[in-house]
Amino acid sequence: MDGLDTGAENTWCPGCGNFGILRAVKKAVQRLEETGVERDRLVICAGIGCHGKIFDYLHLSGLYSLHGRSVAAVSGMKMANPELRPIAFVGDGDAYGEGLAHLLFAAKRNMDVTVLVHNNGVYALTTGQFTPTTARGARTRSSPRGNVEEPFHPLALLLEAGATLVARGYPGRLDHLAELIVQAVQHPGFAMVDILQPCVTFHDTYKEYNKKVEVLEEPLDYPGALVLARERDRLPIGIFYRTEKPVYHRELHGDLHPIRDSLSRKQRWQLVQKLLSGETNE
Ligand SMILES: Cc1ncc(C[n+]2csc(CCOP(=O)(O)OP(=O)(O)O)c2C)c(N)n1
Ligand code: SF4
Ligand SMILES: [Mg+2]
Repeated sequence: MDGLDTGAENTWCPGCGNFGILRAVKKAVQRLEETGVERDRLVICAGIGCHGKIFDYLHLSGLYSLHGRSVAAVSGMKMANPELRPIAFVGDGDAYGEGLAHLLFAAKRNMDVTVLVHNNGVYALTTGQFTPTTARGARTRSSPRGNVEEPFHPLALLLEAGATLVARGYPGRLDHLAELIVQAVQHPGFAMVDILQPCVTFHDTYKEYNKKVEVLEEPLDYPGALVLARERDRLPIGIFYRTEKPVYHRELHGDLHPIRDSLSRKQRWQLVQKLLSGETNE
């Protein structure tokens, strides 16, 4: 017993790739604790979808967000309490569709949060419509004659937006995925792991991924990472690119800790009265 179970009934389909992601997250939390990260510093947030149910299965503090809004929510958590290490669990439809602007701007700002994308190439909870990562030509519930759109290259998109850690993982390589999650949470800045998540009901990719997935030993330089991120025929997993840049909350607020340093209602009212009276500190 790792203390992370909630006892909630699990309603994922048997064999769903989300089970592997859940196991990898639990391993990662334990490894993070061994390196001195206190469990109550880890806060989670999830979007709406099959992926979002992970929120119910993890005994960690957090917020169950709206579809597409969990990156905005974890950004707020970090701004309010810089001591927290927020993790957002998002779906491909959730993050690369409905919530794309939040994702790109969090990466652009180098918001110090971790985003784990359960990328199954479908809107699974709503029974298998095509998403921004569905392959061209794929027949889905909303593209019965084949998807006519080109899919995004999510890693390339995030590299271009300014993410400072960009990685891809696969629950079929559980330990590898757990280690990626550890690295992402420890990274000072915006870290995103796109997780190849087979959906056995609407998009079963186990065979393809088991054949194609290869481990990338070392992160690449920026141009090399962009080229690899655009590959369709190879499926490397690992950290594509990692760099360090100033993080958003420090750039904006320095050492301010809005929760610890917050003023009481009375103090705020006194400040307002002082401002209205024209009184200054000079
Ligand atoms: C604002 C809003 N838009 C649409 C929906 C309907 N909706 C709920 S789950 C879902 C699909 C989620 O797909 P994805 O993010 O890929 O997650 P998955 O189910 O595949 O894990 C949609 C479209 C919603 N709940 N809220
Ligand atoms: S529909 Fe797909 S993603 Fe959802 S629980 Fe079932 S296998 Fe998993
Ligand atoms: Mg999905």
